[in-house]
Amino acid sequence: MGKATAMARAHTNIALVKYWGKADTDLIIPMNNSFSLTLDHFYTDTKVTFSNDLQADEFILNDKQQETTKITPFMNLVRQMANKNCFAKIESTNHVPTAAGLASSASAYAALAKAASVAAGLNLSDIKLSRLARRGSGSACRSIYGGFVEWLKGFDDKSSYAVPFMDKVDWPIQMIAVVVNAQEKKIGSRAGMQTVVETSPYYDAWIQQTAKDIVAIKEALLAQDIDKFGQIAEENAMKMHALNLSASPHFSYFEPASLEVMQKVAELRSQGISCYYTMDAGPNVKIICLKKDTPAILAALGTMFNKEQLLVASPGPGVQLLDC
Ligand code: 2P0
Repeated sequence: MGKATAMARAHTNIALVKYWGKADTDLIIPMNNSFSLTLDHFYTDTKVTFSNDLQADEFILNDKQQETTKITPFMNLVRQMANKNCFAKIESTNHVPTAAGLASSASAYAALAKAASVAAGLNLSDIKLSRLARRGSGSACRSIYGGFVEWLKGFDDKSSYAVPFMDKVDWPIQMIAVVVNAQEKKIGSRAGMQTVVETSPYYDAWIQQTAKDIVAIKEALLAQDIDKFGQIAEENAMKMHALNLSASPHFSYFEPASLEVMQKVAELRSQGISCYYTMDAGPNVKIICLKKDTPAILAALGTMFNKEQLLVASPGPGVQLLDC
């Protein structure tokens, strides 16, 4: 048996055209394609060591022992693929500022897919790795790649995976994450998105709209048109949140401070600064802008938030193996 240990780093990603709803909740097959940007500053490092001495999987996150109820079914997939029957120790460190409250399941499962598959002796293609990461958390399939990425929804396990759209980003785009609240979200994305699929009368319209948004945002990206790009991303996010308001029972991730940031962004825009917002399954707001405008935006937000609440990120790389 070769070296049964491997370590990988994966960066988180933010969707500009969102994934919101599953066609298959077990296999995590989405209802629509999504389009994201992988970020440089927020990432997870994960080391996996298979050992015959273990009686069960062990999971340590940021030096604290965790439950394995979610990770063991994922590791079972890896064991099945590699025809392996021993347990593993999984040691993970989240390099997302502690107060960030940003989603980490994307970087977590992308790093785990890479580290676990290599430690198990598998040499998966990017597509197979993306499919495996998807089984842990949908958005994780996009974190296999750097830069701009599209998750092709497909229709079954084999056909649902992400592909790179623009790996090396030669455009000074940035994202400012405004951490308005670092606490755990009240409605998890998994439950929230399925409530929407099952009850929103607008869900069909969302499916049609996202298909158009993906085509349009790619055009805006290739033209390096920040205003068109930002407008599509912002409106797509608001449509996703409108679905939540139209569900039964209805719910919302907006907090008063989220709305204040959105208003501030609109105000800056009216002053001629090209900035746009997006929001995911939580109250934090991410501002899309060009690097040259970041200082002015930070200065405007600096009167509302402290420095630790304003995190600036640029395009980041795909998953990579680390020495261990
Ligand atoms: C996205 N989000 O496209 C969307 C937009 C949040 C809002 O993917 O159930 O953790 O594990 O597949 O990927 C967050 O949900 O959900 C998410 P599961 P995931 O980024």
